[in-house]
Amino acid sequence: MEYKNKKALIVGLAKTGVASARFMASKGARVTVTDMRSKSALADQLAELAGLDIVYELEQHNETTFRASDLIVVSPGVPMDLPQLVAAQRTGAEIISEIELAARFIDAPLAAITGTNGKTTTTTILGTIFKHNGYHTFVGGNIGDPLIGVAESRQIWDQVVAEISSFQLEWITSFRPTVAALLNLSEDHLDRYPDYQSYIHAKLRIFENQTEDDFAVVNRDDPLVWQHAQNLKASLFPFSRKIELEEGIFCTDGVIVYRHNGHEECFPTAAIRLQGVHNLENIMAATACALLLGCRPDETFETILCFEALHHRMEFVREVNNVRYFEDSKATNVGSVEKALESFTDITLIAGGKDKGGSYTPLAALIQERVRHLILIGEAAKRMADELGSLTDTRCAATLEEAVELAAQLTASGGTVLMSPACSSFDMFKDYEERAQRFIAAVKAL
Ligand code: UMA
Ligand code: ADP
Repeated sequence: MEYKNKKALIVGLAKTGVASARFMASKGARVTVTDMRSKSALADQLAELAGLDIVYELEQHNETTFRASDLIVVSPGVPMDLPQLVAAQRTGAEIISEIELAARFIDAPLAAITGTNGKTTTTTILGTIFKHNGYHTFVGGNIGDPLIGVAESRQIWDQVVAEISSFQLEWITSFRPTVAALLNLSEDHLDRYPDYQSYIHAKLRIFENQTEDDFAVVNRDDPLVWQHAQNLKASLFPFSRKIELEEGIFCTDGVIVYRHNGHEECFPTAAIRLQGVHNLENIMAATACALLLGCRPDETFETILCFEALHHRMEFVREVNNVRYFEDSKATNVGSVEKALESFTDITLIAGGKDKGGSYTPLAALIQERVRHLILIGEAAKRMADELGSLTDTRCAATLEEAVELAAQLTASGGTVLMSPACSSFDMFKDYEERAQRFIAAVKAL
């Protein structure tokens, strides 16, 4: 790809924008960066790019600049329907996402993981398996380190593992993973998409440029995933907790069975540390990707046995007065909360936060069956109370700390207090990590 002297516009100056601007400058492009935030708000990002020949257009998105650009690299947080992008598209500017830019410079096999839930866990398991197999492995994407880091590093990578969000897939043209995994689909990000179908469509684009030489690792047990998998060009490699498969990976009687081209590998699950049925799905998806990309079965299974839960995903915090406290701050949609509720009984659930526009009613049956007390916080509290409040004892709290104190008063001995919000955190906290730390501190203060 030749970008020398091309007019490149980077839209959004957070992690993705900084990495993309630096990369395009290194390629000799004439780089402009635009962001709606102010110079002072962007001080850290500007410092990272100090000394580079970059033009800044801050606190504005100037349509003329968009229209005059040869290439526009859009950050995931910027919506597709931004009027300036729509205008530039009409004038024929090339608009791409940062993962598209990165993919153009990736020579190594690329494993890309998407799905509504489990992306970070599966991506991390797969990266760890590759490393344990001795591969020099880049792990990045939505997980936190922009994928363009592969090209920026100027290293030769054996394997690249990318966590991919729907936002990142919006502006791809040639992004083609050797193995792409779709873990599950449930409602999410409806504050960004006009409807659920648009969100699903964005997710499915991970398979768009694959051919029959590539693999699509898909959840056989998720009806929506399986339905959409039927039209893919890639070779299907399903995973299932419920069905025995001739080709694919499945779990039966405490054994994970991998079957590919008539060859079989078996791994017992009893000693696996990672708990929860959802994690069994993540493990099977990661194992399938690893073995399809040449990992050795023994090293793969060794990695899986040792793998521990990631922080803020159904993590045990403390036991007080025979009540166990779990923190699941990363559960930002109903799909992830369902899995958390399936894991416990006699639950006091602390939920709520910034509403993403989806329905909370998929939680109704589990709430009725397992949740003794529901304590709601944040902007979504009213809507959640309207949809779920009649199903169990429901109260609202003004702060997370108040919610924890209330939970401690209400929960009977033997019960579980679970913070699994079903919402993002941005109404009350900087991010889900801050929400987690505040919950942990409040529980420790009891
Ligand atoms: N901005 C504008 N105009 C707009 C909208 C935003 O200028 O119309 C600017 C903002 O002022 C800000 C920048 O764009 O300065 C924000 O960019 P960004 O949100 O894309 O932030 P990054 O730090 O680049 O993070 C992105 C991903 N963020 C999102 O998808 C919202 C990160 O995923 C990802 O780790 C990172 O790229 C590296 O690849 C985070 C995320 O929340 C973890 N992802 C969602 C999720 O997991 O649910 C999809
Ligand atoms: P993502 O990166 O897709 O947000 P994470 O691995 O960070 O996924 O997990 C986010 C939340 O989803 C956590 O609450 C976790 O317990 C839950 N979770 C993890 N894997 C799955 C899965 N396969 N299905 C449903 N929920 C899951």
